[in-house]
Amino acid sequence: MITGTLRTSKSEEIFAAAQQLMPGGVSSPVRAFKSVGGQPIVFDRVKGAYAWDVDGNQYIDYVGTWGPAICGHAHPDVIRAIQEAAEKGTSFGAPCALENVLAEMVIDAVPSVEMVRFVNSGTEACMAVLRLMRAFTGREKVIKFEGCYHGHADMFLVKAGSGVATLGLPDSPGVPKSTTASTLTAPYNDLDAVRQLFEENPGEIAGLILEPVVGNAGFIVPEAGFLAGLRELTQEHGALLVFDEVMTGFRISYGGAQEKFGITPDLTTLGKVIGGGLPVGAYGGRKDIMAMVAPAGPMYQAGTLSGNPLAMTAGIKTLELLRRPGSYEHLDRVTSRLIAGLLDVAKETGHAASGGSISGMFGLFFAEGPVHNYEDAKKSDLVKFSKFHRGMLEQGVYLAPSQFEAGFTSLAHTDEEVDRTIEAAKAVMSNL
Ligand code: KE4
Repeated sequence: MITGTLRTSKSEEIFAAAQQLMPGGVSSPVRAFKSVGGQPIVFDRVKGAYAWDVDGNQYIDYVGTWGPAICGHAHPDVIRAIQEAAEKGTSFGAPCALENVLAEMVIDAVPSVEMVRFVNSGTEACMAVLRLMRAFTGREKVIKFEGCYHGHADMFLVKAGSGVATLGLPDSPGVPKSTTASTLTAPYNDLDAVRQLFEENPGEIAGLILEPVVGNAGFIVPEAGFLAGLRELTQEHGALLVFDEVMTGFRISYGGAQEKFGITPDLTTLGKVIGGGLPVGAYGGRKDIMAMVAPAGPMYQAGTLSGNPLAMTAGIKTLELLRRPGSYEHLDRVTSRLIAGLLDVAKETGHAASGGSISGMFGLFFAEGPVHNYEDAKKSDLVKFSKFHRGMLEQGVYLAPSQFEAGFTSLAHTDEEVDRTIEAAKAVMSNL
């Protein structure tokens, strides 16, 4: 592995200035490379499967702006559609037919969604869905799972994943104890722990929210029977089951994890892909529950830019590209080849590693055995991951800058990128 050859002087200059202007020099913590160390890379432009930094270095990008770039960055059809839509104005603050179009596409695709509300981020979608769970059931307590991340709203910052896990923030300061007192947590893949919470809080639990495939503690899949068990437990106790598909929605299949695993929740949150790279989130589900949302019902939630024509257009075009025959077969093929190659290289070079992929989402841990939950993930070799991340960067491969994130491929990733990535991993892991 060639170390230190990456010219990053412009990144260093811009990031140094950024740190005087914005906390940590970033608009979102995980971008600061805190958990992997070293100089964060300042991007200049992205296209397809690639990113270029301000020093002119090229990278194969496996972050894809954390999921939205599933058709490849700056897809010409998406860019052209945004340009045309922008000519008619970027936001109306009034009903727009494009909201109907994207709403119909989401309702047609996602089994649980009979009615949908657009917002501007996954965080907003999860905040709103939590309020809706409580409004519909009249109950206050909610179960979440250790390592799952549902955005940065106060009530979710309890043993959360993603940037919270990365920065080791047990419970962020500024979050009132009273707010998180109603948030109960259980280990992922542990049905008995959930059963016990229901038994200890009879008639008090509004529902349960989870990532049906975890991407924010690293990549962790539900064990057989786990999702079905949660569906049964929530029905048994009159509680709602909510799938946070902000990351998995339209990524692990066109109908998300609920289609992939055949388990239909009561409510679903979405984001990322449905905005095609512009700010869009959404929550939706059973009509009888969504009927509570203002102005149809009493549960208040609002947003200046919600459903704006520009973001709707980017989402519509992205889903149109995704629903073309062969999209998910492509994502399955290239991503499973990638993770198989990385695991083979780890084995050949004597590093214990586990990992997997589902369609365009994958993850790798430097761990002896499979990772079933957040505790397992935290026991993986984080130092080795950091060295691997830096080495891959030197080789022109941009992986998520934290072990507690998932990786993403796109329709623009081909065998060429996968082969080059496996070659790079061989060079790096041989010197770890
Ligand atoms: P946003 O508010 O970042 O749009 O969505 C929050 C969210 C909710 N639910 C899930 C399952 C999510 O993965 C996310 C956001 N994901 C992170 C990546 N792990 C966003 C990246 C970041 O925070 O910068």
